[in-house]
Amino acid sequence: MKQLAFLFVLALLIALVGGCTAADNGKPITTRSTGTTTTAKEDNPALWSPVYVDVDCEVYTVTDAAIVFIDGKHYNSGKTFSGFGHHKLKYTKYNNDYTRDLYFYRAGDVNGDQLVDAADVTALKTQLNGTPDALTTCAGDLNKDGKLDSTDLSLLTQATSLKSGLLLLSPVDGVPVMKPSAAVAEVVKDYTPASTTSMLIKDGTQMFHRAPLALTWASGEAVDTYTVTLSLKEDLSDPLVYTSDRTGLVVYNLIPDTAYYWQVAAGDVKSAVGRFVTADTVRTLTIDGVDNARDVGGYAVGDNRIRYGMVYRTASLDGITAAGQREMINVLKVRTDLDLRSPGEGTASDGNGSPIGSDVQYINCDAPYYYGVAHGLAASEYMDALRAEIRTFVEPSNFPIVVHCSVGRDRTGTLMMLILGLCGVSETDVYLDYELSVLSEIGGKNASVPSLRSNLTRTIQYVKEFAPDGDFQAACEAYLLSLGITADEITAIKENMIEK
Ligand SMILES: [Ca+2]
Ligand SMILES: [Ca+2]
Repeated sequence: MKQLAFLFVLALLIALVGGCTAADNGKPITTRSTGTTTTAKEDNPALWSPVYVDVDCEVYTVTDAAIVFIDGKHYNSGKTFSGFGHHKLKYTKYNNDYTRDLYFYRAGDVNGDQLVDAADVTALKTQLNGTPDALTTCAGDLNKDGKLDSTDLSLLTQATSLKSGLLLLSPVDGVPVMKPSAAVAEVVKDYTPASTTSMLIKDGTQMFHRAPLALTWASGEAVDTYTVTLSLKEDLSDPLVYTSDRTGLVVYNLIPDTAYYWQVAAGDVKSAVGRFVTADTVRTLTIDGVDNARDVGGYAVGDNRIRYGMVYRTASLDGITAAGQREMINVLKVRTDLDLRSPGEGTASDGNGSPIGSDVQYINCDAPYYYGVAHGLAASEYMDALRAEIRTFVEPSNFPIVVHCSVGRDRTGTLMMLILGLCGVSETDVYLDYELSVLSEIGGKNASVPSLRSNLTRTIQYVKEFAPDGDFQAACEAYLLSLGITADEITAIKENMIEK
């Protein structure tokens, strides 16, 4: 509750501050002023690295709350941060003390006076001739390509002399954005079912989330609301649409290894159409108030793959915030909430439907998990529930589906093993998809990777007994047929899940 109350106060403060206009003489890249204390989200995926916070993208002015957001979690720093520049954040988590360097900056504000104007062009020229300091390195990198060079100087010159219209600044095309966390990338690379270890269970969400993407632009004049259109097509059809009251926007959860096109509009004024590409690797998801969230899309099925944007697996949705609901509905387009918990467990079957919202279909199945446990696949009293779970994937209008239990690891993992196995995902990738849970905060808590893995191994061995001479996919199919799932239903599930 404490956190909710804080978020409410924060939201109120953001609302109060949102209408402010920077009283500066220079050409503003932002239309907002900032106060003395800053709340921020990290935009750097590396563990324990400095946190660079572009205030135009992700910082909110608050009064005396010395709390910093990093990857969606807030930490009480025990001190306040005054103004822009370099600060030290100290905080405690899991009984460990951490210190991180925080740089609060505004893109383009190279000299740190909170204005973006011709003085910054001069300052950047000077810094480029020497060894730029850390603040300049982040504030001056206008196209956010990780390099500070003459391209940034040219963009800053254009931005500060812009008389009208909209100029896209970042991201730059050709440099993959929204990189996976270092830990996820390490696990996915050359994964074998013995490669993750308990050493990876250290700090939950820091290890799980993909870097958010900061879209930035400059405006010839201050505008109340910008509309940002994001599409997989160059003609911007079928877009995701966001609004922003500043000249920056942070987006999450885009599809990996994919080209996107984007445009900013202010009334009738439109920018050029920009293009960028996202980095590869598993689509872990950032949904405020929901842990262990990821898309099961992308796994290879022969020459094809599992479709992105069809099935998301998560931990409990009970703590979802309004921002998380918006992400689920507007970006992930969720239509069905498949809750695998027992009635009465959290909000399961409490009569209020899905925590995502009343437009989302809610299905609750008291699900089995693993083989060889009391609540397992051999327990006949859970087979009605298992059939209902599986049949949720038959009807195309149910998709996209979010599947979850409490942690999103065991009951969800058992169901995903069967669905992905049925679709022809390799046994190795099924293990990978399962083990990624231990990199999330909730899924890694009190987890022993070897014992979890042995649970899955025993369950896969049990399923394989249904087609002893066949492969894993044939075994999943035979097992589901033995449950009473029909051949037509199995075909429908595959058609829904596999991209052709
Ligand atoms: Ca400045
Ligand atoms: Ca740059």
